[in-house]
Amino acid sequence: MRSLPQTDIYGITCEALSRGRDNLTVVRELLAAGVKIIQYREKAKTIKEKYAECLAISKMCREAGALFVVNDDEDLALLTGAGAVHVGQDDLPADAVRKLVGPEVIVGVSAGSMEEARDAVARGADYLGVGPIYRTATKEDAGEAVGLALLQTMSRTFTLPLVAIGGITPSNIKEVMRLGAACAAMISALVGAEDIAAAVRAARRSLHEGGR
Ligand code: 3NM
Repeated sequence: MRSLPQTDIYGITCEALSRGRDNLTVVRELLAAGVKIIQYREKAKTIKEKYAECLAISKMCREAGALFVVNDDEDLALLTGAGAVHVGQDDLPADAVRKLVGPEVIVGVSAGSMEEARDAVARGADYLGVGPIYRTATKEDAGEAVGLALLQTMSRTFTLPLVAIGGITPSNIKEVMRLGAACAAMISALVGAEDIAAAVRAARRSLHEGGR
């Protein structure tokens, strides 16, 4: 079945923000902490390096029962046995990606407006990445925060899963999930944490505590 695992946290790599740890070390810690979706997102490496890392991370995810997602690159996703590929607005549209990856691989698309979301849904996206929810310094061209209102509107309009992204931390994750996200994607709050397992625990603690 081509569907996202039912889970709360969607972890994304970024070696530059990982406090000197390499991507494999960070992914190992995320998986050990029980994160069930890992996206490989790495802008500053050669394709050869990315291929080697994705092969290793794909294996680690398979062993941990986690979904492995490759950002931007269908070839890399197919070559490394990823379960999903995630594309942005400047990448190939979801219907073209589907032709390349076949019927089994999950296709996720970033959408920062209702128009982009409708287009991605019409082209057969399996889930939408919605953001940036809050201001973020992690992605230079992420644009202004679209806020929680868009997430809420999308969750009332579409039935497919919404992955919220952009500026999400253990302090605001509960609000994001309450407004309709299927799960919350985080980069800096996880890979940039001194103690990655503690950051995952903190996010889960805030999701499960009462109030708000
Ligand atoms: N995509 P952090 S925001 C990769 O809005 C990415 O589509 C975004 O990083 C979008 O969790 C973003 O550190 C960066 O804010 C998210």
